Order: sequence, then structure tokens, then C-alpha cells
Amino acid sequence: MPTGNPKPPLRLLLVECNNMNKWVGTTMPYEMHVPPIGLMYLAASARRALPHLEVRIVESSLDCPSDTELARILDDFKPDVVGLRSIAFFLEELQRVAAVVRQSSGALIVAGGPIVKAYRRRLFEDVPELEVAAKGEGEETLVRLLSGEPLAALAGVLYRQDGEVLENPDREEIADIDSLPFPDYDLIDLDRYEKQLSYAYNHRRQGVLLTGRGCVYHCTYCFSHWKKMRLRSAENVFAELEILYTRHGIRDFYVVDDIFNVNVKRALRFFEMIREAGLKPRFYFVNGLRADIATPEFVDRAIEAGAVWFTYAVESAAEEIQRLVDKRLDLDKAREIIGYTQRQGVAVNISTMYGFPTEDRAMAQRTLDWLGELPKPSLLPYHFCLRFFEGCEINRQALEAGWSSERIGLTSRFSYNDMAMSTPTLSKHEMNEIQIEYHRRFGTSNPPAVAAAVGTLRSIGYNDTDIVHMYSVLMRKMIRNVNDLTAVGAA
Ligand code: B12
Ligand code: SF4
Repeated sequence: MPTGNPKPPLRLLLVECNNMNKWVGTTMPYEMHVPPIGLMYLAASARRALPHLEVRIVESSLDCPSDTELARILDDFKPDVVGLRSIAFFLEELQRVAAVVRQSSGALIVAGGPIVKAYRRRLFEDVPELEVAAKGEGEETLVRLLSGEPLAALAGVLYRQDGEVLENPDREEIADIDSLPFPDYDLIDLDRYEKQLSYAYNHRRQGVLLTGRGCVYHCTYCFSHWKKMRLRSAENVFAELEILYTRHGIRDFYVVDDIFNVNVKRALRFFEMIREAGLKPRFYFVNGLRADIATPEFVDRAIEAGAVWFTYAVESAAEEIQRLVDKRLDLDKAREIIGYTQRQGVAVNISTMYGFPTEDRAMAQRTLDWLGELPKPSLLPYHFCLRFFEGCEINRQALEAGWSSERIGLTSRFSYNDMAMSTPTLSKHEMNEIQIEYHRRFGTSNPPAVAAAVGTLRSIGYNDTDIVHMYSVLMRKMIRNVNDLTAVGAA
């Protein structure tokens, strides 16, 4: 018989507010869903600190795309607090979720994630139901909030009081991120995520690894809501991987760091630990690796440890643009290591963009021609049009270059797939030309490029279903059969 007077459970519902239809932009049945590790990190810390806490995590586009489904979840779980994570792009979804929560429950509504840094006080105007918003890193803030710390004393939040929005000072970021508990996989259904497309467009039991927070570089277009760069130790990352591998049967790990290879020594130590333990995972570096600090040794050891997918962030091959955005990538070194990685037979993606302030057609052309010097095209055929996020230095640079603030503000609400808007130095017609040339030379209108990419994908374990679903999303057309792919590409 339990004795004493245990605390009544406190119920926390965490909702990833996203709308995959808006993102993919069509009625495509295949959607990308990635385990929401931001919320899984929050849940792990909150559960460790508050044993009487009951937590549930849902993803709005997966679990409750309709208001009725969301209301049912609220009615069933009866949360005391609802925590919402979102990004600027999904403001309308955050609004929808907050409105349903308020209609169906009396729970405290707290928001977090990149949307808070992007909108700050304005978020309270756009989301009238919002009571508290957490800036930046959320673990400590959430634990203290749930523990009952008065809002006035709680660092790292904005909150509504008597019709006013008040802002407290930022919270100091956790210096030793090895001290954080690992994201809580018990709160998500891995089988369900396996049915969706992963960040690398395949169907797998997905492990998501975040081995560091923040970046040492300061590219002017980059939206980062971490202040200082902090890395987990190789030992700590390996310990998480081992648990996911042995306890959860995960073999596929998607690394979502801003820049995984910033400390090469740490990366090599991590790969060595995997080799020594005899584990056979597959790694997908789905976010940018910095090409001019990657070495053949890094690539070789990564592949030995199971890496099958590398993404190098180049952005522009025009030196003026590299200087403007303060990326200053050594393009010769980048060309060399990208070619080297491609020759190892793994998937290599090259992130490039156009539409920078002051960039004209000739500068944009240099990026296309530079791509033409590589042994192979990027496996993912994306040539992005630059998007602007509130709070980034590049917005000021664009204003200086004569852009209207309205034009700057609008772009963060677009998906990568949406049509680009002209700039003072690049007309819409020129942007179309760039996209057409990109796809004709390197992308989906180039049958040999598509066929080569399909060959690489097969060699790293993609089956026909993965490939058909992946290309249906990339081409925004229903592809029925892998053999139809080159024909569709040519169309
Ligand atoms: C993985 C990822 C994806 C994945 C998965 C989506 C996801 N879960 O975010 C995919 C590939 C689907 C994706 C797509 C897109 N993404 Co994305 N993505 C990321 C990435 C690389 C990592 C996110 C992550 O897991 N971070 C790690 C966790 C621990 O951090 P977190 O989630 O922010 O959570 C912490 C805090 O924010 C806070 N917190 C979060 N929620 C809450 C809630 C409460 C209640 C509290 C108290 C605290 C709190 O506490 C958490 C722990 O400290 C980030 C870049 C980055 N460095 O964060 C971009 C990023 C989030 N993506 C971004 C964008 C723009 C997109 C797209 C719109 C791109 C496009 N134009 O098409 C699409 C949208 C589709 C979608 N579903 O999100 C932007 C958002 C910018 C903005 N101002 O809003 C970012 C910041 C990248 C960037 N620098 O531009 N993305
Ligand atoms: S774009 Fe990449 S390298 Fe540049 S600051 Fe952002 S994360 Fe760092």
C-alpha cells in the first residue's frame, strides 16, 4: 500500500505544430516526419526533474491534423500545461493548435522553438491564447516553470500579464550539454515514423542525433537560436547511439547538427568507438558539413563507421557572395573534398542557393558552372532561393542593397518549393532561367543524373519504395515505378 501523500500527477502535453501539406505544398501522400527531438529532449529533462509528471508528445500534422482529433486528445489526456514547438513557417498551425487548446481545455499554453526568437513579442499578438513563450534552449526553463517558479522570476521567457507582454532576461545556456538526459524515445512510436519519409527520404526506424548545439561561424543568412557553440563528447554521443541501437533496434541515424565536423578529432573518436564496439549503424549527415575543413581521413573513417549520406553546404561559388555572407568557404578545398566523397560511392548532397542581396545573373551563373566542375551532381537536386528569417544580419544587408522590407519579411513564410520573388538584381525571369538550367544540367530534367542518383541510392540500401516515394516528393509528381523515373525526368 502506498503511504504518505504523493503529489497528484501533473500532465504535460507537448505538440510539434507543423503542417506537412503546406510544406510539400501539394496533396502528395508521402510526407516527411522526423521524431521531434526538441520535444523529446524537453520531456526527458522534465521527467527526470519531476517524477510525478506525465508527458505525452504529439505531432499535429501526424496525430491531429483536424481540430476534432486534437480536441479528442485534449479531452482524453486532460493536460495541465500544453507546450507548443513551432517555426516561423508554421505560424498558422500554431494559431490553430492554440485556439483548439483554449476551446477544449484550461491548460496553460506555452510556446517554444525557433518561432519565439523569430517573432518574440509579436507572437503574442498573432496567437492571442498564448500565455508564456520560452526563448532559446528550453530544458531548464520548462523544468522551472513546471516546478512553479513565478513567471516574474523565470529567466528566458516572455509572458502575458494583465494584457501586457513582459520579457525577462535570457537564460544562460547549459555549458555542459553532456549533462542533459537523452531525448525520450519511449514517448514516440518508432513504427509510425518508419511509415513516413525520413529526413533522407527513406523509410526507416529513425534515430535523430544532435551532437552539438550552435556553430562557431556567423554566416549572415543563418538563423540560429543557440548563442554559444557547445559540443557533446564523443563518449556521450556514443552512449546514446548504443542505447538506441540495442534497446530500440535503430540502425539509421540522421545527424541534424548545424555543423557536425567542426571538431574533427571528436568526430574521429566517435567513429572509432563505433568500430571498436562492432556496431553496424548507417549515418546520414542530413545537415551541412563544412567542406573546407573536411579531410579524406574524416570521410574514410565516417564511411567505415557507416556513413552513407553527406551534405556539404557551399551556398555560392561567387567570391563576392562568400564575403558578403561571411561564410568565406575555400572553394578549391570544397571542390576537392566533394569530389573525393563522391568517388567513394556514397550519397553526396551539395547545398547551393541563389537570390542573395547584390547577386546578379553572372554571379549566380558562377555557382552553376562551379557545380559543373564536380565529378557528379548533387544527389538531392535542390538549388534553393535564399529565404530571410527575422533577426538575421542578411536582412540588414538586403535593406542596404535596396530591397523592400515587405519583400524580406514575406520570404520566411515560403517553402523551399514555392516560387521565388524577384530581387533588385535578379528578375523573376532570370530566376526561372537559373532553375531551368540547374535542373537541365544537374537535376530532375537530366535523365542520366537521375539514373546515376538512383544507382547510388540502391547501393546504399534504398529499395524501390523508398526511391519512388522520394522522387514523387522531389519532382512533385506521382511516380509509380523506378523505371519510369528517367522518363519523367526527361518530360
Ligand atoms: C531537423 C530540422 C528539420 C527537419 C525536422 C523538423 C523539425 N523537427 O524541426 C525537417 C527536414 C523536416 C525540417 C524542415 C524544415 N525546416 Co528545419 N530544421 C531542423 C534543424 C536542423 C534541427 C531542429 C532540431 O531538432 N533542433 C534540436 C532541438 C533540440 O532544438 P529545438 O527543436 O529548437 O528545441 C529546443 C528549443 O527550441 C526549446 N523548445 C522547442 N520547443 C519548445 C516548446 C516549449 C514549450 C518550450 C518551453 C521550449 C521549447 O527547447 C528545446 C530544447 O532546448 C533546425 C536547425 C537547428 N539548429 O535547430 C532547422 C530549422 C528549425 N528548420 C527551419 C526551416 C525554415 C525549415 C523548413 C520550413 C524549410 C523550408 N523552407 O522548407 C522546413 C519545414 C518543415 C518542418 N516540418 O519543419 C528553420 C526555422 C527558422 C525559423 N526562423 O523558424 C531552422 C531553425 C533552420 C534554419 N536555421 O533556417 N527541418
Ligand atoms: S550556415 Fe552553417 S556554418 Fe554558417 S553559421 Fe549557420 S550553421 Fe554555421
